[in-house]
Amino acid sequence: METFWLIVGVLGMGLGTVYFVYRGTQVQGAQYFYWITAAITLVAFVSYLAMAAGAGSTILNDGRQFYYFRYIDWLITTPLLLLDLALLALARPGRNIGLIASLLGLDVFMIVTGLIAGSSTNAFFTVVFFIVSTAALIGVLYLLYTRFFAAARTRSPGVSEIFNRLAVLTIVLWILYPIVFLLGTEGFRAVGQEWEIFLFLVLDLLAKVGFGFLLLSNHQVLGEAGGGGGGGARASRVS
Ligand code: RET
Repeated sequence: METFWLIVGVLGMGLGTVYFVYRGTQVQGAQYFYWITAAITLVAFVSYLAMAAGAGSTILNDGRQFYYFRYIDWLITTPLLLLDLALLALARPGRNIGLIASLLGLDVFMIVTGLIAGSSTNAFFTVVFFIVSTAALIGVLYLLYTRFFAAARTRSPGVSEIFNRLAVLTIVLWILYPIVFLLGTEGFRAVGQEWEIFLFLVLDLLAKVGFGFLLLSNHQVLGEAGGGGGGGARASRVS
C-alpha cells in the first residue's frame, strides 16, 4: 500500500507538470509563472519516483525507514512556491531582493533543520531541531502575512484576490506539515509509515498541484502581475 500511494504521487505530480507546461505554451506574457509551477511538480515527480523505486529512503540506526528524498524535494520546491507568491505580490520584485532573499533563506533553514530533526536518532536533538525548524516556519509565515499581504493589497483587485487565496492556502497547508511529522514515524508514532506517506501525499498534492491550478487559473491576472500593473508608485518598494 505504501508503494501504491507513492505511485499516486508520481502520477499526480507527472500529470500536473504536463498540464502546467502545456498551459505555459498556450499563453503569452508572464510565462515564468507557468515554468516555476511546472518545475515544482517536476521536482516532486522525480522525488516520488525515487521513493516509489525504493531509492529515496534509508534505514536509520533505530530501525526506522527514513524518506530523505522528501526533504530534497522540499528544499527545492518550497523556495519556488514562495517565489511564485513573491512575484505575484510585489510590483517590482527586483527592488525587493532583500525581502525575497530573507523569505527564501528562512525557508531553506526551516527544511535543513527539519531534515536534522527527522533523521536524528537522538530524541533530544529531534526535539531541539524540531523547535528551531518550527520557529523558522513561523518566521516564514509571519513575513508572508505581514509584508507580502501588504504588498499584494497595493496591486490590482484581481492580483490581490488571487494572492490572498494562495497565501491562505499556503499558511494552512504549511502548518499541517509539522503536525503530520509529529504524528508520524519521526515524532510520536501515533500513525504508521503508511498513513504518514498518505498524509504527506495529500498535503503535497494540494500544496503543489492545487496551488498551481489556483495560481494559473486566470491568465489575465498573471499578466497584470507580470506587467507591474495596478500598483502605481505605492507598490514599487515595500522593504
Ligand atoms: C518539518 C519538520 C520539522 C518542523 C517543520 C517542518 C515543516 C515543513 C514544511 C514543509 C512544506 C512543504 C511543502 C512541500 C511541497 O509543496 C520539516 C516537517 C516546521 C512547512 C509545502
